[in-house]
Amino acid sequence: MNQVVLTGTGLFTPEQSISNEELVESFNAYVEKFNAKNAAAIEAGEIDALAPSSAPFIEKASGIKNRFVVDKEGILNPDIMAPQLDERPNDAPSLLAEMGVKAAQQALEEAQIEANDIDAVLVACSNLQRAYPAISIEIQDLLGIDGFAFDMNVACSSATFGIQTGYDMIRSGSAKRVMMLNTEVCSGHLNFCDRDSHFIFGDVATAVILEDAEVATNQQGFEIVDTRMVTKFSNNIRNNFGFLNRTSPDTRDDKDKLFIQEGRKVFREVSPMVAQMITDHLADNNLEANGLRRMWLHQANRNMNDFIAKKVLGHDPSDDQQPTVLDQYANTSSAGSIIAFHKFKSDFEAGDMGVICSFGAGYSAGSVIVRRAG
Ligand code: CO8
Repeated sequence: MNQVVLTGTGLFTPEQSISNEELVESFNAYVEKFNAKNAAAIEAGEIDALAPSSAPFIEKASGIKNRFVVDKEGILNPDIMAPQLDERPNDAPSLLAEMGVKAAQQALEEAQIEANDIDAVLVACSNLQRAYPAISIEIQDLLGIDGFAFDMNVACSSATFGIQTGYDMIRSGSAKRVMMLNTEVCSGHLNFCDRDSHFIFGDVATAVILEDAEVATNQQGFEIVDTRMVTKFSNNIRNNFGFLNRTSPDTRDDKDKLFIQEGRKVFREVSPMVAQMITDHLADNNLEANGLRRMWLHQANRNMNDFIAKKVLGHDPSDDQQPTVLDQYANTSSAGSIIAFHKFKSDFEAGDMGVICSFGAGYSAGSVIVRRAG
C-alpha cells in the first residue's frame, strides 16, 4: 500500500461577518413584528408568541460569538431573514465553486504543486447548491485539472469521510494526488426565524491536498497514520429539502425543508459515540491518548468538544490540546475541523501526532490520525 501525506490546506473566509449581538438584535426585531402582527391570534391562544433570543445564552450554550456569511444584509433584515443571492448564469462560476477555488489555491501553494498535478477532486460537504453537474467537476474545470471529480455529502462528517476516500484512492493507486474541498454556505439552509438554531452556522470553504508520499514536494506535511468512519441512523438532525418537495406543494415550504435538530439529544448521543470512536481508533493503532499533541475536533459546540476531549485524554483539555475556532466561525459543518487544523498545525514538530475528527448528521463520525513528517 502506498503511504499518504497531507501536504497542504487552504481556507476561504467570506468578507462579511455577524456578531451574536447583531444577530440577536435583528431576530428580536423579527419577533416583535411577528407578535404584533399576530396579537389577536396569540391572545386567543391560537398560536404561541415568539420568545426573544439572547447573545449571552448563545455564547454560553455553544461558544459561538461570531459567524462569517456570504450575505449579511438579507440575514439581518427582519422582513427577509435569509441571505439574498442573485442566481448566476450557467456560464459564470457558481458560488460554491468560486469559494472552493480560493481555498484550493492556498492549499496548492502550501503543497508546492500546480493544479494540473492533481488527479482527483472531491467536494465533500453538507450543502451542495444544485443537483448536477457536480460542483467538484466545475472546480476541476476552473482549475484546469485532468482526471476525475465527484461530490459527496456526509453532512458535518464530510471532511474526514472525504480524507478517507482520498486516502483509499492513493493507497490503492487509483490517484497520486487528491484535492478534497469543503464548501459550505450553511446560511442558505439555516432558519434564521428559529430561536433554537438561528445562531449555529456560518459560511466558509476549506481545502486539503493528499499525496502519495513518493511524489510529494512538501516534506513537512502530515502522514496519514489511519482513518476510521462510523455511522448510525438518527432523525435528530434532519433536513427534508430535496427534488421531491415539488411533488407535495402543500408542504413544500415547511420548516423541515431547512436544518432542524433536537440539539440536546444530539449533544447527549453523539458526544460519547465520538469519544469512544477516537479511543478505540487509538487503541487499535497501539497509540496512547497521552501521546496526542492535539485534537482538531468538529466545531459544533464548545461544551461538546470539551466533553469529548476530556473523555479521550482523561483530563480537561487545554486550548493548545483542543483548539477552537467556533468563537469566530460558528459551526461551518464539514469545514470546522479543517479550519481548526489549518489554523493550528504550524507549530507541530516532526513526529508530533494529532487527530482530526468530525461528526454530525446521520449520525456520522470520522477520525483521521496524523503524524507530522520531516
Ligand atoms: N436565546 C435564549 N434562550 C434560548 C435560545 C436562544 N436563542 N434558544 C433556546 N433557548 C432556551 C430554551 O428555550 C430553553 O429554555 P427552557 O430551559 O426554559 O426550556 C433553554 O434555553 C435551553 O435550551 P436547549 O436545551 O435547547 O439548549 P442547549 O443547552 O441544549 O443548547 C445547542 C442548544 C447549542 C443547540 C446545543 O444543544 C448543541 O449545540 N447541541 C449539539 C448540536 C450539534 O452538534 N449539532 C450538529 C449539527 S450540524 C450537522 O450535522 C450538519 C448539518 C448540516 C448543516 C446545515 C447548515 C444549515
